[in-house]
Amino acid sequence: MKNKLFESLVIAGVLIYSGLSGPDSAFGQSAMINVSARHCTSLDGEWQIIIDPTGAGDWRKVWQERKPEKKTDFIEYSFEGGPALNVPGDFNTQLQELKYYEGTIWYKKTFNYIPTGNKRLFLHFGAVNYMASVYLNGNIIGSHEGGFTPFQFEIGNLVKPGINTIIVRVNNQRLKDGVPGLGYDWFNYGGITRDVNLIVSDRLFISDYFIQLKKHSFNEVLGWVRLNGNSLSQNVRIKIPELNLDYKTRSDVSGLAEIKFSSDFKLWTPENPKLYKVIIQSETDTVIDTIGFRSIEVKGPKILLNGKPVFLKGINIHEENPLRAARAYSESDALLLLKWVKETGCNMIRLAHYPHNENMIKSAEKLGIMVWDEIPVYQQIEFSAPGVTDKMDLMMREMVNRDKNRCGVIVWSLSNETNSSPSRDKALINITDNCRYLDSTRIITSVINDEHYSNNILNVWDTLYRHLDLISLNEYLGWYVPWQGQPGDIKWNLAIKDKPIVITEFGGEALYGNNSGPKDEASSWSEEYQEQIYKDQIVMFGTMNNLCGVFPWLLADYRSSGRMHPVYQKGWNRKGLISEHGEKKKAWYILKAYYDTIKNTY
Ligand code: GCB
Repeated sequence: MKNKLFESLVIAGVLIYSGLSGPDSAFGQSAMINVSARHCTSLDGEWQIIIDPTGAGDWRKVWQERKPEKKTDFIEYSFEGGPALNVPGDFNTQLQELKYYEGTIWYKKTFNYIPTGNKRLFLHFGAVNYMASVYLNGNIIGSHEGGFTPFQFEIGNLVKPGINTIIVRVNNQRLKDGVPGLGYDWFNYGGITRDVNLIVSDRLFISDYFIQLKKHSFNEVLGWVRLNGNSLSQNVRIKIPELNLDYKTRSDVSGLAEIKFSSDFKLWTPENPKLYKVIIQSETDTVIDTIGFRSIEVKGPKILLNGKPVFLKGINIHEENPLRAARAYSESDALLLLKWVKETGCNMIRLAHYPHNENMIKSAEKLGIMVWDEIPVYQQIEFSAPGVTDKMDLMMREMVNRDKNRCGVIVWSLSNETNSSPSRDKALINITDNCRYLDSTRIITSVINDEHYSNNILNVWDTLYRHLDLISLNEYLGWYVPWQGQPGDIKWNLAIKDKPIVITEFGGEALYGNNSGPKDEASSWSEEYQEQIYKDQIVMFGTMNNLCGVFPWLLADYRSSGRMHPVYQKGWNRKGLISEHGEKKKAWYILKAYYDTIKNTY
């Protein structure tokens, strides 16, 4: 978020937490959570657009929507008569001319506002990739940077009775100082990619809450509820009808109510993903959520779920519906991917490499799939460029804020494949500490791929490891890195020996249906070559100490413009176990059989 947003939030009167000590003050000016449980009016649907490849809309001030006044006037832009796009949705796949577009699109939507008395009004965006500047009735109300997290503006004092106009300048250009930076191996879908809502609340409302089990406990909830408005001291209740629980407390003058209660919870597990209806009440507001309770921790070299060792049968996914070859945004998109995840025998997904739509996380949780949530601090990000560490930090806060009540989320991942340097180490150690301060109940990690062979020994060391709960390694043995010796003879030499390890990526490319060519050559792009990688990897996994989970790269083929082989790739990364048409490759069956042999006993 830029300073502009900060200023606009102050103008618009959104609560700015004022250095309060307390668990939530560090979340900053965050968007409302659990939006679907609020009084929403959806602004989804068709938005009119102007495509602006040269940036002319900025100096022409498109947001003013000027109209000719005199006979001699003309205006060289107009939303009327132009194309429209669906929101939510990426713009690249909705108009042929936008297929590879990286630039500005102006979006416009009108809504009829009927004053509702003494209420507050918020304009909430689920996500816009990558930069959004938002105008209401011709005036800027703020901007947001970052393509995968929600943001909002309070607009009650800015709307007028009758028709109001929202214009959003959306720009998905890659930035050297962006997060992610210039290069990344996924498709840069731009647009208003998630839901837009108007949310009405009472003057004083429940803006936020954290309701999860206390670290190391199976029955004690330790959290807080945050109220927003005036006269903040109110009675606050948490009710869980199924458990006959009715906990009463009171918020302090700052609006913060600490909560602490115990109950005999049926704990959430992948096999029994029990969720409870939880009613959060103040004197003036009620929010209903569906929350599960489970304990997750690292003990020595093990990951414990509800106190028992768990093996993470993981898989990576991108936020893309391969069948539509477009950014996934709907619940049915999420369910398509999750159905494949379940069929594969997985109990966990790694949401690569950025926070996915909330509906993905909620659906996974319901289905008993644990979730790895990650921010897009990726490979070549410029840690030393001005502003980058602040952006990372804010994205981490926005992710944690949105997903902190989802028991399915067990890992906060703060980066993927960055190389050690003084600026990188400082930035990642910092963000790790900040994340732990916000939420110490989950496992915090960063994904590393800096392994060095010496004969058949893989040496692994990174300054970061001491700061992480979990050692997360990407390795492409058999693909980018040839095996040296037999897979069963590889020795992993980790400088840190008492922490759990997960392999967060491995795999190789194959075109579904390509069963020709020499089976021992990577450049055959054959299913058999990919299948052999999986067989070899599984042999190696069997020899690794402290291995607590594996995440193949990845569930389904996905679009990535840098994958340019004209026969086998055609703009698709082919490391999927499932093709873009939903067909299972040979390696899928190998993974499935492997996962079927691993039994968790909690
Ligand atoms: C990686 C990255 C992932 C890539 C993958 C690949 O190491 O973490 O984002 O897409 O390799 O396919 O090369």
